Amino acid sequence: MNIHKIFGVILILLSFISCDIQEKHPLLTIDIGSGWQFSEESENVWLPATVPGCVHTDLLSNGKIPDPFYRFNEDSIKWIETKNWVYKTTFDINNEDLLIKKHIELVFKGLDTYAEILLNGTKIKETDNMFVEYVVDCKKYIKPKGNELKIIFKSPVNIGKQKLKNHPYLVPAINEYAPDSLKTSVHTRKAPYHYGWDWGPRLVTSGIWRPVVLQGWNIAKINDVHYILDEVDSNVARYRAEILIYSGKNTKANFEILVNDKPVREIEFHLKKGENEIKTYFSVRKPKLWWPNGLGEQPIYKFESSLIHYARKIDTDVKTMGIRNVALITEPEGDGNLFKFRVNGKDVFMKGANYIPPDNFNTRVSKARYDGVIKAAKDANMNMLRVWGGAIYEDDYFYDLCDKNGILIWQDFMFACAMVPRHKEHLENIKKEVEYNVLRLRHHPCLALWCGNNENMVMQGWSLGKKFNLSPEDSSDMMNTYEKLFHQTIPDIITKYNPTTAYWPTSPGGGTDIEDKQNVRSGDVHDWWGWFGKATAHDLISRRQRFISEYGLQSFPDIKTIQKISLPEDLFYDSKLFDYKQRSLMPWLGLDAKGNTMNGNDMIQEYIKMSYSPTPAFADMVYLSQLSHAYFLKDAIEGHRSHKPYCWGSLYWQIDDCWPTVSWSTVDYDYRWKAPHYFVKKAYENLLVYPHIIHDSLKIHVISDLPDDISGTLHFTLYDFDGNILKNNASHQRLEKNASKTIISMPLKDYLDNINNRNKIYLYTTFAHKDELLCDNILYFDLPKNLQLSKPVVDQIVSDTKFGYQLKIKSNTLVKNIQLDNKYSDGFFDDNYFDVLPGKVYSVNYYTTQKSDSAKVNFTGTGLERFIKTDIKPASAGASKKKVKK
Ligand code: BMA
Repeated sequence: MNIHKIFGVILILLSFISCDIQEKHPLLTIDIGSGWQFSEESENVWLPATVPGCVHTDLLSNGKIPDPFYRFNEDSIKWIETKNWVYKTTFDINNEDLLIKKHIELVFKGLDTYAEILLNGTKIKETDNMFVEYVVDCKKYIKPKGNELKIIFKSPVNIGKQKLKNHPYLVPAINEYAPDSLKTSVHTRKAPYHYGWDWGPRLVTSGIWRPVVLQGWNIAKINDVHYILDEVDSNVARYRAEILIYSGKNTKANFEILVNDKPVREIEFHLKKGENEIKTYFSVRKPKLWWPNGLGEQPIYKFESSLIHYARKIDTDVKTMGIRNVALITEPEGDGNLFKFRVNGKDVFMKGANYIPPDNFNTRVSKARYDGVIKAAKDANMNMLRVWGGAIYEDDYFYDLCDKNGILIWQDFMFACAMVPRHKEHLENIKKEVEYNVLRLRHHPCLALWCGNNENMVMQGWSLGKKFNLSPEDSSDMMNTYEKLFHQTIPDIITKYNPTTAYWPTSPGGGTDIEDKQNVRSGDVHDWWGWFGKATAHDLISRRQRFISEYGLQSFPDIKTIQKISLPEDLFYDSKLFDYKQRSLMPWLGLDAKGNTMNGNDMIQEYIKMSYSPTPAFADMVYLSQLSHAYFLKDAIEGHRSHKPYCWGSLYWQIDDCWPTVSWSTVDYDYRWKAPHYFVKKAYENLLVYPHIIHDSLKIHVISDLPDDISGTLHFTLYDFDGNILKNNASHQRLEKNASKTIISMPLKDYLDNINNRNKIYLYTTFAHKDELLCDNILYFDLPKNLQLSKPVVDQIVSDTKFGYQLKIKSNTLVKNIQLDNKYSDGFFDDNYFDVLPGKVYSVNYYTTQKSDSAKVNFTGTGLERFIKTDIKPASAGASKKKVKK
């Protein structure tokens, strides 16, 4: 008998004894996060690795590859995806309590993707899905000292190629950067966007992307507790708890539930060896309801459930919860079916955006980065983000943040713009992934909707065309696979595990039946008539739609973000670098002047030209690209909101970026707000006054998302650019809660009767309650490029604050879309790109950690008249006074 066998026998004996002695820690876990090294499989050259992490970030931190996002570097590191990578570590178990546990398991919370796991030389598991957790019983291989854990990651691209070869037909996929015959992403359950998307690089990662822990337990463990809200009113919330327990033996046990540390239920029951499902009921008195951002608070409750065995707690499950009901209403109405979310019995207009991971390397997204993107959503008055199906099921921390901040989540399953391979193993793999993620995320109050996929159904239309040239038999096989997965397997899992959350098979979609194709009268739409179809936002809103879950326009990121990835020679819109970073290609538009395929950068110029006079200066072009993006979103959002109660949601594409690039994002990779984010913030305020011109009529709507009726006065005043009042009207109004009201509707020519120069006037509209301004908005009567702007004299007062500076700005004449900046510090303006109306004082906070004398005296601000020098006028009394530099 060798030493290992002797040790094994001792462990077995100890574990028998351990069941009946008092344990200090019934369920023990240790993190296997240190001492990792990695090597390319054939090289055997070991370098330190970070876990969780991925091969790209490990190569980068060891100085083996350049910054993947700098200039053209992405190309030089493509080789990584074709290699196999090995990660290994050794660990001791210094905790005797753990060693004597009856069950010892390694828990891999996320492996990317095809991995062989070896513990002390024995293969204990093979994996093939990035989106699930693997729990591996390892009791018989573990030893007290010197355990070697090795994980071999096979190239996802090479394995994908084998799978592709074994599939009877080409499975259509649009966005992956590879020739159609080599598109392997659909064969691998891994973030599709890692293979390249129309806003992101192709950097196909491998690695241990979520933590690895070793856990030991004896009698039984809680696998999950599902709390289902059966009924709620102001006195009581009644819950059903469905508890999943895995038991190592037949035994008696108790189960206790605490809400905010107060016991609400204790039951006794018999556990059988294996899986157990137990149900019990409890209630929470005087519940405080959880509301989406803008409609109330987000009280978070702690629900704590413990499994008790002979008076000892042997496992505890803690969840943070919010008490709320969310329903998707799709009943027939008018010419189609509604698509509307109802929260706690109230219909809520969804205001938000589509979300993509804020980095191509998921493990690099720190808590601070998650905080940043959710803050940007909350600050912009959003109440919903769509976790889009081409990326990942996000980190628990992300959903916790959305819970705390009232951001509802539309959760896609990870399928986008592609069809699904037919093989049984593949579909079984998906089933496990869906079950795992539904169980993991179902308790979050932020979870509003499960959606089967992004644009797969639209994709089907493409694939039947010439692109993938499938035979009728293969097409129908592909559709059967689709139907089985999205209309049977996934909804069945949701009915079983999360019946209180709605399921929508595909976005865009007309309904829950496969025959319900995208249709503007029912369901959600992706309105890409703008951008890909070159339509303006006014075109978009000329037709009413129920819920617009995607639409958008592109712009360049902030110049400071650009500088980090470029050289001065790259700074023109169709430079080699920007053609490289731009991933939205538009071959159907033909070739540009240089003979290159038209792309998003050309389209940006097209949109600029619609409203502005193009400029050769790069920084000015960036500014104009952001303004055209900003007005596009403003106009679309305002129009969508004015279509309430026909329309109940507007989610633009896309809030963030996964690398520094030119894209549809409103917050760039460095989280600098582009002009559109400021505009979105204002357009999503609960109360919106919306002056606009449609069919030669002047209309003014006031749109309220407020939960109560209010009264107030609509003022609409016509000014010239020097601030002279040409007309002034007011109308007292009572506004119904949660409604859109047309207050003014008149022929434009009647309103502008006697006014000669439509390019020198603006209409300033406000809605006020007594003296309190509740919202305001400005309407122009000509395109920005035609406006007769004049040289402004701008007074600026800068004062110190705890967080940076405060600017007070006043101009004698209109400054159209002032762009505030500070060359001596990096920071954040809480408002920017707004119109400085003559005579009005604007107060803007600037947040910076880089305060200095130079920063304080070097604020600049120019608008569309940026080529005109501003007169410097002596500042008035008060704090330190500066002029806006022109
Ligand atoms: C949508 C998305 C993405 C894409 C975006 C821009 O339809 O679902 O696949 O990146 O459009 O093209």
